[in-house]
Order: sequence, then C-alpha cells, then structure tokens
Amino acid sequence: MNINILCSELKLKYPIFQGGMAWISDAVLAAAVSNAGGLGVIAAGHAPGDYVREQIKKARTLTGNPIGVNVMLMNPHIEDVVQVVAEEKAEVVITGAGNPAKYMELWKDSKVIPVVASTALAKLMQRCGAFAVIAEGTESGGHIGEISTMALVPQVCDAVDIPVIAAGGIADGRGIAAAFMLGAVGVQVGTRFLLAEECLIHANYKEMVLKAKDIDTIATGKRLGHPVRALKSRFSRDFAAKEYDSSITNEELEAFGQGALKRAAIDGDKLTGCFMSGQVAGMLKKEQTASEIIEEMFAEYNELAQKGFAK
Ligand code: TUI
Repeated sequence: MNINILCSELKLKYPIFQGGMAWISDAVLAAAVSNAGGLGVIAAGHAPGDYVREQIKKARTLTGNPIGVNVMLMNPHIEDVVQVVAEEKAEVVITGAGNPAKYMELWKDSKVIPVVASTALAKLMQRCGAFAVIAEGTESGGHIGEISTMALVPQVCDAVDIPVIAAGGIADGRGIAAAFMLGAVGVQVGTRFLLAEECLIHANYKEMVLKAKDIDTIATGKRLGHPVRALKSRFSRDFAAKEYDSSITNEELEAFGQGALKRAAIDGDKLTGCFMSGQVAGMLKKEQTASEIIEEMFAEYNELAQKGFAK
C-alpha cells in the first residue's frame, strides 16, 4: 500500500480502527488490535469515568502502541468521562451518538475523530479542528444514522478536506477496497471483532453472530430518536412490536430497553438481551485472533489490488 495518512500520523501498520462497542470493547480487545497493527479502541459506553481510567491504564500495560477511546455522548457520566480522557491523553478520541464540539478544546492533546452520519456534522467537525471523521453508514450495529455507507462516504469526502474513515458494512478485504474507492483512507470495523478470540463477550452472543444470515438484523428505537441495529431476537421483536403500540409511553419503552446490551454482552441472555450487530453478521463464519482478522482482511485487499480490482 502507498503511504497512508492514518498509518503515518497514528503510527499504525494498517489503516483499521476497531469499533468502540459499549460493554464489549475493553482494554483486552483494544490492546490485541493495537498490537496487531490497527487502532484498538476502548468504549466508554454508559460507564463512569473511573471505569474508563482503569481500562486505559490496563491497555497501556498490554500494548505500547497507540490506543483510542470511544466517548458515547449520551453517557450519563459524560462530563467525568470527558475529563478522564483528557487526563489520560489517549492518542485518539472517537466520539459517537452526538455533537462533541464543546469538548474539542479540552482534548487538544489527542487526535479527535468524531463519528458522523451526515455531511453537515462532518463540516462542523472540520471547523472545530477534528483530525478526521468516521462516516458511519446505517449498515452498522448499534446506534445508527439513516444513510448507507455507499451513499454517505463519498458525500462526506466531498464535503471536507480532512481524512475520512468509512464504517458500516465492512468485514473483509472487499469492504476495505470499496471504502478506498469511495474516497476513505481507512476503515472502522466493529461486528467482525465480536468474533475476535480476545473479545470476551458471552458465548451466546458469538453463537448468534455466527448463526446470523444476511436479513437477521433489525433497527428498532426510531420512535425514541435513537435507532439501534441488533440481531433479531425475542427482545428486538418485542421492542419493535411495542414501538407501534400507542398505549405504551416513550418512558415505558425506554425502560424496557434499559440494560439490554449488558444482558446480551455479559449475561448472554437470549430472551431479554439486545445483541447489537451490523448487517455483515451473515458474512462471518469463524472465531479468529484480532491479528488473524486484520492480516486476513488486508491480504484479501492486497490480492484484489494486485489484480487491478478485476475478478
Ligand atoms: O454511537 C454509535 N453507536 C452506538 S452508541 C451505542 S450506546 C446506545 N445505547 C442505546 C441507545 C443509544 C445508544 C451503541 N452503538 N455510532 C456512532 C454514531 N453516531 N452513529 C450515529 C451517530 C450520530 C448520530 C447523530 C452522530 C451524531 C448525530 O447527531 C449529532 C447532532 O446532534 O447533530
């Protein structure tokens, strides 16, 4: 590969970020990805600042390579987490689920890379001093925007002059090639890392990802203003049904979803857990180490490039 700006600026071997998945992306997974030459990312999710500090410190004992922290802006402990991330000087701060403009000055020692689901937010983030943006399409797992990766990435690339990283629907070398074709300089991958050996989620979660077919994810929660993509399950079907039930209040619906991701990731509860996943779950057939995942993806990409991207 030619000189890549993410690799040179962030000291990576490969221009791949591991997605910051709440209750999932911890120090162990992040360090494994960073040791494999990508950017490992610790997810703050809904956790308090102390948890985030402990995870950053732990990751530093497991890898000497750069790491990222994903700050989910709907976190109830957001002000604490914002401070901890500044104090611990993560090389990269990735934000999701909102607009991080008011925190950018505080994070001046880090490279700030907001996730955007629109060109408007991408332009605003460029004006606020973001190093890059992640354009995340609706194929992703978790909290999602409206636009597909195929349509979003080129429009964001045209809207800004800073580097763009593509996310959503990317799980192999073909996805990397497609991202580059759309103008991105790197990729963020979440769902495939659910099947990393270093990803310590409940075995039921991994089994559900392995069994999933192409049509087995569903987006719920539009009524509450934050749609979430997850594997079809008892919980997601119940949630979808309640969403159309006008006798249920938004507060009741919100309460029904409370803690559902933790019940999936930690307890493996197939009945009440929310197993967040992207649409690529149907492509994934095996567990591998983080290093094997990254090496395989870029070997596939390199083979495609060598053939001039022809079949
Ligand atoms: O944030 C994510 N993915 C997530 S966050 C999450 S935790 C959660 N749990 C329950 C409900 C909601 C969240 C699970 N997965 N991805 C990044 C992302 N950011 N996708 C979409 C956005 C986004 C959406 C709207 C970013 C900014 C935005 O608007 C900003 C504004 O206010 O203008």
